[in-house]
Amino acid sequence: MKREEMLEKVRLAMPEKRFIHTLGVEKTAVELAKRYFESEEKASIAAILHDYAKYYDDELSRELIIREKMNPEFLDYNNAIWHAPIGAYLAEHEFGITDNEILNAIRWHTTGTENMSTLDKIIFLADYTEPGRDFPGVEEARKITAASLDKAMLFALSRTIGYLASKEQPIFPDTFSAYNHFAFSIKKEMF
Ligand code: DGI
Ligand code: FE
Ligand code: FE
Repeated sequence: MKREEMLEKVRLAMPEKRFIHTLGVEKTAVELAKRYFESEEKASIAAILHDYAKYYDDELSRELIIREKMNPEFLDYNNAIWHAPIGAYLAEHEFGITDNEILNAIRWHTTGTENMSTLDKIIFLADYTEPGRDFPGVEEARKITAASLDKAMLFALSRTIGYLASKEQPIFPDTFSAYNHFAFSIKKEMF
């Protein structure tokens, strides 16, 4: 499928605001791919599709997670995280994407996971820092992202965990695994 065709299908699946966010993520992801020597084409495709499943029906999502033998733990946590694994599934089955690097970047864009590739980090951080994002700390997040993907992952994950914990929300285990991975790797750099 060509980029334009993909964008049109994505646009029809979401409100305009979310589509504008998607374009922002694509722009940022392609810039980061250039900066960190990753495939710009893969970054573009993963970004365009990353939130495709954001408005997918909860019941259908639940059924797909079970039927397609995705990690059933997703079901125990906030439905806000389901669109990531469902998005990876739909990218494959509705858009014909077979590249596992692209599918994984979509799958882990919300929670993060233990062993993230450069493309995974790029999509996660493009989602966090795209030009439409406006939260306290986003400017700092952008600066750190331009300097080090790993440091930016640690920054973003620690804030997300802090935010969820402040609301006493459950936190998906992979978010902690990712956090620990970057916390350890950055500590090792310091000592
Ligand atoms: O889809 P977006 O709004 O662009 O961004 P996202 O996919 O990162 O956001 C999904 C929301 O999920 C985000 O506001 C935080 C929330 N969330 C709920 N439970 C968890 C979680 N995020 C993480 N990382 N881990 C969780 O367990
Ligand atoms: Fe998302
Ligand atoms: Fe997003």
